[in-house]
Amino acid sequence: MKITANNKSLDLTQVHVMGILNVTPDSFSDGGKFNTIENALQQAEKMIAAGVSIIDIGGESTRPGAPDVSLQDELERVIPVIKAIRQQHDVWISIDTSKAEVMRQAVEAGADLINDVRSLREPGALEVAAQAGVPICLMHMQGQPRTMQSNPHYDDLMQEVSDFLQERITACEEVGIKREQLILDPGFGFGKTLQHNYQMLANLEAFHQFGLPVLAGMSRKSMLFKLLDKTPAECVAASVSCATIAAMKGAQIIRVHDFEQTLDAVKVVSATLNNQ
Ligand code: 7PM
Repeated sequence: MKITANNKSLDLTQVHVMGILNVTPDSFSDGGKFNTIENALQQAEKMIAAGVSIIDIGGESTRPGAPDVSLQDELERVIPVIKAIRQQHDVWISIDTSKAEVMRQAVEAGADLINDVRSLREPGALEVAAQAGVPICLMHMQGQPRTMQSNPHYDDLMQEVSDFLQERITACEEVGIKREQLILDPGFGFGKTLQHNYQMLANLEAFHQFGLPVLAGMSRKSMLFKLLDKTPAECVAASVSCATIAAMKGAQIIRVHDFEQTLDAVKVVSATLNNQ
């Protein structure tokens, strides 16, 4: 199993770490006005040196309750960062966006992967993604970021998440996106209670039913800080535990903040899985 884009290829018979690079103003001490590109490039270089396979660049905060970001703001945040990294490194660059125009300009600027928490349901996104020709991560979300955590409900969680992913795979295939270009993500924390999140983690293997790569993102999320009654930043060990469990259950890509610690854990998992 592998994904390919822009003359590069990622072997998904191995587990890979995707490092989160936020370029939202709240992620910088200066409010995002100055040194944003330089800061982002430095963070990217730390990730590359450590062995991260994919850098996920996001300019829209999908935090529950966060305000919508305008197209212009999102473009101004992410495009210069993509260009700066691409100019100097051949690492996989992922664009975390739901907006078709951001996808289009990001891929033009050198992004290799579209990571969309709304699974190409925004206007024009399916068409732009098909035209771009890069791999796409389809993620399950119940509701919309602003309200999704108010009262998540499922009659059958695993079935409903799987049905949604199947529906989005079909939607992609209908616009000519090749199935082999798709990555699936059950969307931890996106319209899920604590119990829903652990039920998905406990049954993560089920998402291999599609024969497509699985991405898991649990890093510093509420399923950890609510369970432990800690702040997100105090959840590094818990995040690495989730990454370890997901990797043991065959997830091919783990999306994290704490890339150095997660890379160590992933190496331990790989050594274990390679010696059965
Ligand atoms: C605040 C709260 C800011 C939560 C950002 C978040 C995922 C993702 C995000 C995921 C994929 C975070 C989330 N989560 N993309 N983007 N899968 N594919 O914790 O789980 O980073 S945003």
